[in-house]
Amino acid sequence: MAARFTQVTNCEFLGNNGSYALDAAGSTVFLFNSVFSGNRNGGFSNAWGSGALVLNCTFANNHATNSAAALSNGGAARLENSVFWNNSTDCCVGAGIGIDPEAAVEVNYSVLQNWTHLLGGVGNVDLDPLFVDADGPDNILGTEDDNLRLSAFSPLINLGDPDPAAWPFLDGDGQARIIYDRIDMGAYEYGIGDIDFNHCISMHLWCSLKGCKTLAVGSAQRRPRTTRPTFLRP
Ligand SMILES: [Ca+2]
Ligand SMILES: [Ca+2]
Ligand SMILES: [Ca+2]
Repeated sequence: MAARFTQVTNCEFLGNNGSYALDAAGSTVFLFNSVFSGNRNGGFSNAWGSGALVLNCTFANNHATNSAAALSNGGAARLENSVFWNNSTDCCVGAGIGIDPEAAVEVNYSVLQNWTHLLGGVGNVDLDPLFVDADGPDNILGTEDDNLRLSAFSPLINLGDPDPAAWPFLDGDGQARIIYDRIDMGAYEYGIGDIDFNHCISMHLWCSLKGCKTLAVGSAQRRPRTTRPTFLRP
């Protein structure tokens, strides 16, 4: 049987109630720049016979009653530059990763809350991501306004793999994936992206950012004409 591959890029899985928001279901999933927030029965299931490559994804504030709240892995998984934070079961809060004894997992340059080093790897940390506003302005987890971008004080800025040569060029916002010379952890890169890759951040790029407001042509207010200062002679 031919192998099945699924690529999931720049997707948000928010507030789902069913059994796992995403299920690899025997296929190989390439999961890039995606967010899992406030799901109530687990985030991503990569069961036996499945494979997963998880790059720059953010799993935060997901819950599961008895199983792994963020990622349940029974297959082969490689996790890079990803964030596993504040995921909970009825008894515990942490990374929320469950690994079957016979499964294979490699994790590097990622945030693993309550990290015990059991998973090995390099560049892994246990640091509060300091998201902008994880539950958003409505203060409800798992809704569209959840903001899991890194704040200016986040320790995850420039903490990803220093050699991410073959990875997506853009982040979860469609901005440049690498800013300030090194990739960040999580779905969104901190900073303003040079999305046309001309090594210049222009006003055009500023105005392409979400929420950027510009005055219509002709409506810009003119500066009041100033009078020249007068200087008193001694
Ligand atoms: Ca919210
Ligand atoms: Ca809030
Ligand atoms: Ca960066």
